[in-house]
Amino acid sequence: MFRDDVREGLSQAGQKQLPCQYFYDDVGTALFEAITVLPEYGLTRADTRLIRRLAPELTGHMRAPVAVAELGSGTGSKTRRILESLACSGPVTYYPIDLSASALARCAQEMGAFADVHPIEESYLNGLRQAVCARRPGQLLLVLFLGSTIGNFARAAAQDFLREVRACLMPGDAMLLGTDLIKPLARMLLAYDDPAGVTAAFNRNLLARINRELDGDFALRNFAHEARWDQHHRRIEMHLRSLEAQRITIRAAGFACALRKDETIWTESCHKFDAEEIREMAVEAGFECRVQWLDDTWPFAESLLTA
Ligand code: AVI
Repeated sequence: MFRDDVREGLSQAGQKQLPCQYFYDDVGTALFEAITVLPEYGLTRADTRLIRRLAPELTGHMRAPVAVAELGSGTGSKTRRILESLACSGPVTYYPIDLSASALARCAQEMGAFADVHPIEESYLNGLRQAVCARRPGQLLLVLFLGSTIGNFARAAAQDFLREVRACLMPGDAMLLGTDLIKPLARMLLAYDDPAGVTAAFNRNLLARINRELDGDFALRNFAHEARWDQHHRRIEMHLRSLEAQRITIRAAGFACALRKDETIWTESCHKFDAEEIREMAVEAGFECRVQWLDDTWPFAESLLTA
């Protein structure tokens, strides 16, 4: 729950943290959409380019009939190509899984022309378990986890997550996994600290959300957005640096905390991978990596993992 997670994250004796899942209220979702079209953030365009390229090939890897379950579907805009292509070989059932009821409603409206859509308003794994129970006998299941969202998990948690997805699947089922790859440092840093300040606004909106929803008193101008590369963990970390010593009160959480000058609140980790590492993680989780599609313009991988 937002209030409890905020209280827990900000009362740490060491590094203060806020979970990145709370970025996505209506304002945060709009700011993220703006990030995806920034020239410095090539990740979403690479994901979309690869999906366009691989969609016609998918039918060669999965025989019909197919059910598609998408983890964190949003409005499903990227998935349209995949559904269209699979629909050429037979009827497709689509289970978009998301916590946003409004995104799911739009998704059902827009994807209804290509598949039989059954929205599931749930967390990733609970939603997947529901889709697994609902699939019809003889239908193969294709799980989509696109956009390198897996990069926002700690590496060990990402490995556990893949194992849990695999445990839900039967032989012949598959997972299409999108992952952002390691690239030159300056390029990665710019993607998370763009000159227009959109990512900074996205990061600070987390504090604004605490003010709005939990009656907090964060002064946003007292925090600087920071993106750093951690070479050991191979991840970009986003932080909010306190520009002065300050005390914050969050009334609805019944909680106050002090921040030292230059102390940071760690808000997100964006892990980067190399293509071989993805194949190894897949094997470790009980999958086989059947094909990998790579983008040359913005190093990114789409991996088809079969159960
Ligand atoms: C959603 N996720 C894959 C994005 C990323 O790149 O890790 C979130 C993001 N954070 C800042 N910019 C984009």
